[in-house]
Amino acid sequence: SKRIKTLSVSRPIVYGNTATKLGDNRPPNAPVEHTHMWTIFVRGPQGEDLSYFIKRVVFKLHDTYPNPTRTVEAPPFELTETGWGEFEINIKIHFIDDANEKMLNFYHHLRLHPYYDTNRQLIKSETNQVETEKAVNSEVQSIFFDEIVFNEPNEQFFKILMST
Ligand code: SLL
Repeated sequence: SKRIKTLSVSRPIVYGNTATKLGDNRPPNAPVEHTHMWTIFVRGPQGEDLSYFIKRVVFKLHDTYPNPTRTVEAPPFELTETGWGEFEINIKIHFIDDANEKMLNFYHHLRLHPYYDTNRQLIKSETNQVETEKAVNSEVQSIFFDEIVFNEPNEQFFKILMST
């Protein structure tokens, strides 16, 4: 019987956010109630430029932001903002026209606060104030390693995917 050959090509991606507390280094236009600066991004695992197959990335922020739909048309596919709260960011990855692929649509929970162990933090604050301070002031990261799987890509897109 005839075997159906299926081909799929996967490409690793990394997405997520970093965040730091705003100290005295506030951006001049940051509203007073904003406590953090954060960056949301989509990139390759080694910071590779993925624009050979990604056309644009749309980040939909919480409605408390002005113009909450932020479109990034060129690499790096990232967005830096200030704010006060955590929320779900909707990420839409649009692929190049040659791909003829549906966009990828998913959510990332913007993380501003470290989820450290409460007990450990208590012990630390009793014994080592400096270390606690350092942990609290350090950059928070919420980063996911994943892969995009293209099932039966068309010939042209297959060539493009294989070229890099
Ligand atoms: C919360 N459910 O209550 C969440 C909403 C909204 C965050 C967080 C600033 C927007 C702006 C901002 O950080 N919004 O004023 O530019 O925690």
